[in-house]
Amino acid sequence: KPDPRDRRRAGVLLHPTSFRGPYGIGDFGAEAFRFIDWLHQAGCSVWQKLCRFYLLFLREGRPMKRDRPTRASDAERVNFAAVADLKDPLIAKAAERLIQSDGELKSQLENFHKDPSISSWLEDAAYFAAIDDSLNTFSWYLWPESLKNRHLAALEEIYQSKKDFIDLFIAQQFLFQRQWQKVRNYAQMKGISIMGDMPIYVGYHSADVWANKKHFLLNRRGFPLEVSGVPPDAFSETGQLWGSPLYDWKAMEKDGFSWWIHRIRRARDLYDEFRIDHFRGFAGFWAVPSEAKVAMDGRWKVGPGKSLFDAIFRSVGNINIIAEDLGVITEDVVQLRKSIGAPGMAVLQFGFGSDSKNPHLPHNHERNQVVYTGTHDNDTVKILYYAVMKYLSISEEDDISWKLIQAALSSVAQTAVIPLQDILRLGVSARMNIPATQFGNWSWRIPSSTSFDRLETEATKLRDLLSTY
Ligand code: G4D
Repeated sequence: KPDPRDRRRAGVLLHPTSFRGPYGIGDFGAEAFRFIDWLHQAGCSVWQKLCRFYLLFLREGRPMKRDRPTRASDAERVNFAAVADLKDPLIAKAAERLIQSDGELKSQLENFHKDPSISSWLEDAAYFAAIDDSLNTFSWYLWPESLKNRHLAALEEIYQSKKDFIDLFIAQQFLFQRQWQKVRNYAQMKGISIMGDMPIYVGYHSADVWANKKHFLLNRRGFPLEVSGVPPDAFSETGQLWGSPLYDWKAMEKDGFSWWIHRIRRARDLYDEFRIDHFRGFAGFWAVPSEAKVAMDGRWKVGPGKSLFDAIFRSVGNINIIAEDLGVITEDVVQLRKSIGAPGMAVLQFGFGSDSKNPHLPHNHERNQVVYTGTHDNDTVKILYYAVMKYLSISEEDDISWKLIQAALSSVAQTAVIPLQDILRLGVSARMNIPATQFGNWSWRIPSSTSFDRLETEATKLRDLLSTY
């Protein structure tokens, strides 16, 4: 397959949770398809999404009339707790109906977990969810010894007592996979490449850590002595304390990085290409003592470097990775990225405020790079420049959002990705995430006053700029 990044191209950053639609959150229903049509119309060929899920849409569940939510649930922002209350029971009902049916879909479900690329994670995930559901301790660290350490007899007991739950879990994963596949097929038909987003770390209370303890830096009781984070950088003056467990790279290397190979293979199945968040962590990573209150108290440790990627390429073959290389970037990170030929990122918003050598300014970009006006971790262009515009009384006409979009599209970087927020010229309420903060993030949705069929002007404008550059 030719690398889609070999030609100049552009796309939009938009997480599916931000779509309009009922149930208080965007999903893989009609809006996803409308968005793909819009991208196509605008001459774009990339859709970059982020990495959080709650995306099943409920047509396949055909909720009974009485289950149908009211219009009120089509809230302006996502309220995740309310969405879970509303959707969890409906998704469960849809899965149950599928299990009780006996058609083509049911036999697909039965084959689903036999696929080795699925079974490699599905079983652990299902058991983990079942135990979590019955014990509700918020951390597997507090589970009884036999479940914490996965004794066969204890797992067998869980299977007996939670069989219905496990079946439902698997059916829900199947529905998810099926809906995602439909979106992907449609995108492919329209010439849109889907760019996924993979965080370097996984959370502690997860099937990943519980089922692979020896691959993480944990003590004998399963407790992490050091956790992840980053020192102060452009995103946060005090650094960020992510708190997830760190990898035991030596142990991983010993078994040929099998856990990473599975993970990358799964990502390759889900996406055409994907960004790995915090790529710098593969060169060197920040380790913070788990009792520390601030990220600053950490230290750098050496990562696996190229040997990890050699192992991945050897078993998975050619994959299209984008290296998120923001934050504190040292020479070893640059070398590692170049050695695997992965494009890094340029973010125009970071270009201003220092001198002309700033690598984020267009004249310093590289061809093998992805340029953004901003990412989900930045202000929208409008927030950043509103104050300046006001001060200098620049009118709305010379719109700063589109000036910066134009700068991104004209860059020598082969790929340009623009957050939908900047295309819509939105301001303060449209930011997706503020690094180092925990609350109120990820809830932005496209305003109810906006719909893709009313964004014709924007599509035409993008298409024009794209043909110019
Ligand atoms: C830090 C990290 C980046 C991501 C960024 C935003 O700067 O190093 O990888 O924070 O979360």
